[in-house]
Amino acid sequence: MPANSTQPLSPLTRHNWETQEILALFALPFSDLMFQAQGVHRSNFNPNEIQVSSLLSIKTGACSEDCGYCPQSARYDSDLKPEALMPIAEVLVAAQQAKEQGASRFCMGAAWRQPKDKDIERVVDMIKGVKALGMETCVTLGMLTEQQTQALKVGGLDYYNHNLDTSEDYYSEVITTRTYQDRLDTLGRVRDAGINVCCGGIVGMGESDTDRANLLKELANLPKHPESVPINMLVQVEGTPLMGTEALDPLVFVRTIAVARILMPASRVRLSAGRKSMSDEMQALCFLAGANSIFYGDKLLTTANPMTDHDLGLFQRLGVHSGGSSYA
Ligand code: SAM
Ligand code: DTB
Ligand code: SF4
Repeated sequence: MPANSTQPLSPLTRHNWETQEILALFALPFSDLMFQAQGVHRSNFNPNEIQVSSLLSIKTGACSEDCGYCPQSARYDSDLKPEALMPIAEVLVAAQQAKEQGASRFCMGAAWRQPKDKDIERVVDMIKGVKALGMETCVTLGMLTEQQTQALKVGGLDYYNHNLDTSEDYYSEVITTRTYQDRLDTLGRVRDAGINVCCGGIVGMGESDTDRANLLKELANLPKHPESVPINMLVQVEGTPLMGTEALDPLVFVRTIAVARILMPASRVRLSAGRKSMSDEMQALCFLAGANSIFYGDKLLTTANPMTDHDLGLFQRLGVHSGGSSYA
C-alpha cells in the first residue's frame, strides 16, 4: 500500500539503524541488493513515476563558507561571477519556463551561510510568486533562525533543502566554518515548523565506505525521514579543493541509492548533481535501485546538468513519466 504524506510507521520504517547493518547492506551481492531495494520501492511508489524539480541560483557566489566541493565559496578561485539576489520578476520568468518544460517543483538556492531577515522577506515574495504559478516550492538558503523558519512557513514554503553532505566524522575534512550540529539544528527548526525536509549528501568526496554508511544512518535515524533525499555525486570544479579527487566507482554510487531506498522506504530519493557525467545506463540502474526524483533543466546551480531534450528522451526510452510529490 502506498505511504501517504503522514508517513505512517511501518515495520520497514526504522529510525534505529546501526552502522554495521548498513555496511552489510552495502556488501550484499549487487543483484541481491537491487532486488531488496526494488521490493521496497515498489511497495511504496509507482516505480515508473519520477518527480521532477528544477533549480535556480537566486544569489550566486561570494559565500563566506569553506565547503571544499563548492565553486560558490569566496575562498576559492573557481572563475564564477558573483551575482546579487535576483529580482523577483526574473525568478518568475525562470520558474514559468521550468514549468513549461515539465518541472513540478522549483528549487531556489542562495550562496549564503545564513540569510538576513530582509533577504527572507524577498525570498518569501519569490515563494508566493512561484506558488501562484501552480508549482511546489523549495529553497536552500543556509542556516536559519527559528523566526526566519516561521516566516518561510507562513509564506507558504513547501520544502527546505539543507544537506548533511557527509558523515559527522568526515565533515571537518570538507567544511570547517560550521559544524554538523549547526546543520542538525537548522533541520530540527525546519521540521518543527512543519516544512517538508529535503536533506541528503554528496558522495565521491574521498570519503570511506563507513562514511557513506554513516551519512545514510544519520538521515534514516532522524526522528522523521526527510521527505526528499538528494544523493549528489561530487561535481568536480576547477579551483575547489576537491578538484582531482579520485572518482567513485559508479556501482558504489548505485549501491548508495539502493541502500538509501531501503533505509528510507517512503522518501523520494533524488538522483541529484553529477548526472551530466553519468551514462544513461548508469542512470537507469539508479532508477532501478529506487531513485525516483531528478533535477531537471540544463543547469544545476552553477554547473551543467543534462539537456532537457536528452532527459525527455531517456524517460521515453525507459518508459517512465514525470509525476508525484513527496510520496506516492
Ligand atoms: N548555501 C546553502 C547551503 O550550503 O546550505 C545552500 C546552497 S548549497 C550550494 C546546496 C548544496 O549543494 C550543498 O549542501 C551541497 O550538498 C550541494 N553542492 C554544492 N556544490 C556541489 C558540488 N560541486 N557537487 C555536488 N553537490 C554540490
Ligand atoms: C542538492 O542536494 N543538490 C543541488 C540542490 N540540492 C541545491 C545543488 C547541486 C549543486 C551542484 C554544483 C553547482 O551547480 O553549483
Ligand atoms: Fe556557501 Fe552553500 Fe557553497 Fe557552502 S555549499 S560554500 S554554504 S553556497
